[in-house]
Amino acid sequence: MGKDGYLRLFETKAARGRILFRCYAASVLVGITFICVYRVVHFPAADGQLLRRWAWMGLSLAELWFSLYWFITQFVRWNPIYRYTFKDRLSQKYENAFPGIDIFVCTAEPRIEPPIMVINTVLSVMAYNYPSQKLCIYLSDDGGSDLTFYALLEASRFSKHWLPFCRKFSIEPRSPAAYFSTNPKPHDSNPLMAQEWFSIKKSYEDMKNRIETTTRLGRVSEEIRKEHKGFLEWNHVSTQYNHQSIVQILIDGREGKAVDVEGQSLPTLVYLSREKRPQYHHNFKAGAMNSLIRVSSKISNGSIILNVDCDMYSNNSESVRDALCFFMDEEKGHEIAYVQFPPSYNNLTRNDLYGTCFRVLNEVDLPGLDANGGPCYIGSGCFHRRKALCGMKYSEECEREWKRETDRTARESASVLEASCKVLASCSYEENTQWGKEMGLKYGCSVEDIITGLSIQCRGWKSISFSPERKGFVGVAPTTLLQSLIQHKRWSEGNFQIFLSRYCPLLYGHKRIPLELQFSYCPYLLWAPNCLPTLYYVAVPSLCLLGGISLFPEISSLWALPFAYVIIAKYAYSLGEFLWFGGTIQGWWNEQRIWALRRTTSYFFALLDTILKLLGFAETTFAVTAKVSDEDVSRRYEQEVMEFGSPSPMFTIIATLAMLNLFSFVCCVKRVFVGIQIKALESLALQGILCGVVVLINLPVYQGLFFRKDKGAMPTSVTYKSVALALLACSIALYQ
Ligand SMILES: *C1O[C@H](CO)[C@@H](O)[C@H](O)[C@H]1NC(C)=O
Ligand SMILES: *[C@@H]1O[C@H](CO)[C@@H](O)[C@H](O)[C@H]1NC(C)=O
Repeated sequence: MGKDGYLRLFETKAARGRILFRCYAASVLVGITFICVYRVVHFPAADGQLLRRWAWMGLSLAELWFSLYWFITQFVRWNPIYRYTFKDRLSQKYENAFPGIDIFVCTAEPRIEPPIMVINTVLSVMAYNYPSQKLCIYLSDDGGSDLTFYALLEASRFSKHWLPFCRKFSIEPRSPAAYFSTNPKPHDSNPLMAQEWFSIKKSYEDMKNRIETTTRLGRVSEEIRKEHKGFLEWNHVSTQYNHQSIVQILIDGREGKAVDVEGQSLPTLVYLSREKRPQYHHNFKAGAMNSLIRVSSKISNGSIILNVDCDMYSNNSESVRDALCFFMDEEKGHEIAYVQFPPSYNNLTRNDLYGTCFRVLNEVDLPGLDANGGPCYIGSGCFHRRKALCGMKYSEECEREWKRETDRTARESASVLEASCKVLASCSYEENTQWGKEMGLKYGCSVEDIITGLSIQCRGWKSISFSPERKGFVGVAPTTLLQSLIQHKRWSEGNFQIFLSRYCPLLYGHKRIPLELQFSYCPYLLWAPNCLPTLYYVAVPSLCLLGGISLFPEISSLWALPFAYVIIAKYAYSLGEFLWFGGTIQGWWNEQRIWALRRTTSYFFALLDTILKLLGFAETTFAVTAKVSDEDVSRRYEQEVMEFGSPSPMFTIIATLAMLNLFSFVCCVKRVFVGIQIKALESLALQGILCGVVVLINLPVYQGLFFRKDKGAMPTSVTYKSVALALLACSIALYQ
């Protein structure tokens, strides 16, 4: 209960076990200090150890980086908080005074994002448990494709059956594809449902067939084109990159006149494809979002905006109400700018081979950011307060805004609106305005969402991270290693660019957001530079092992203790945490591997590209995505067999490092058996263990290199290259 006996709409609880965590963190800090002391005290000073001195120096720098990085990570993890909502209180108090909600679904490319997937997302958000007249769904189609428009037209018809069905039987999830795949049979307890279940399933399948046939053909047939005036727009579309703006209101639910088969009102549904001209830069998704913000302000002007990617359907029809519990809370609601739901994935395998689900990041880091002032905005599954997104500064007056906006009704007819909205979505509209700068999403960065969120926070707003038990938004995980690595390259590159730009939280956030929040951003923004120390750590100690150069304390010496402690404590804690949040041991091991692979490839190319861009060689791309998704690939994904397949430079790095460590390790084992003096072995033992762990974690890579015959194995060219490179490096190390 809040002050004055007011019932709060949400509550906040601190994470448990923080004392344990703090003891652990303090002890690791002590361990790290000892390691640093060791590096300084034992610096090889004698002449004739030149090589060792350089290697030592490098290793010290790498460890220094890891220590600092570890240190700033603790800011995020210090004090996570978890939020819980009271939806019953919300509906008691506000059921008839809910604000309008505008939902933006963004799609860009009908070949990569199939229209049937897009409309499943659209249907899932149309079916929110929320007064339909106050819901307005916008699909932004940056592909400007009549195939997508056609699919949306079909969806608008299907929704007249689907929404009543969802309502009547309270089904979840409300994306038809997800529902029918998780519920292959009707619940037999209800005979009435069985009948409707079969008929709705049939009409969904029919619609799916029609859409997929049209998509496969690549064009909309003449008969279909006659069904809706909207298709006439495509007479003027020359290409995807050169066309006028298209605004079509497919369902006009503003006055409750559009109804479903049971006579209940339907939400408004709008198709938007903003103008594209070759001479104008379109600013990717940020540009699309800003057009959506303007167009929606004309049509429905909901005070809350939800933004989802087209591959991320709603898995929980209560999410809108959950979000409103934060925004409408009388005590704290007025300071909240956005509520971010963590993403989930529906096709993860048991042990999550590619570490997609970010278990700990979602369960500890986002709540940790929340405690420090608010999570970052991560681009999808986020409810925004329209005013905050549009650039308004936080002030106390925001408190009572809901009442005024709720009874806004539109008076213009749909066709008049469509015409006037076209201007808002035109290329030239933003010229000489603050759009992309102080208004809407920011331009000029590949992870525009993060800086947009940061600048909202810098304007004085708070944000909330909310992770309901039944996940709010569910997307599709990458199913190959390369897709996953490339995704991370894009993220880490964008994040690092933010760090180097004027939006670096330490500068931009100075005196505007709390210091701990500034630091909390840093671990993510500094993903990319991690590559250098990691590459050093997995290559140099192993090469030195070959050359008999010792870089770690003897295993019997007391100095070995801090090394052992830090490593064991860190990994034991991380394993414990992973299992606590429902992971498996194998899953944890996979995650360690994927972080190693990301750090040595994705982050490396991200760093390289960032530097090249800084030097003025713009638009360099090293890795090209191969969008493969055939049966074989899916099968291997389901069996958790790592997918290599294409000759990417990323794989060459991975394979070379794996081979290099294998050679060193084999040499090392041989020496143990041949029996060089015990003293020498002792001083190389820790290096040997490090090398052995690298070999162990790379087992799937060796399999891909030598033991697999399927199409997902490592391409032979990569095998040759990596063996040659590793041999070269090893012989240099041996005979230096
Ligand atoms: C994951 O989703 C993709 C695309 O929907 C699908 O092709 C694949 O079979 C799914 N895999 C699993 C394991 O569900
Ligand atoms: C989606 O919601 C269902 C319940 O409707 C739940 O069983 C499932 O785990 C959720 N999916 C994900 C990926 O969280």
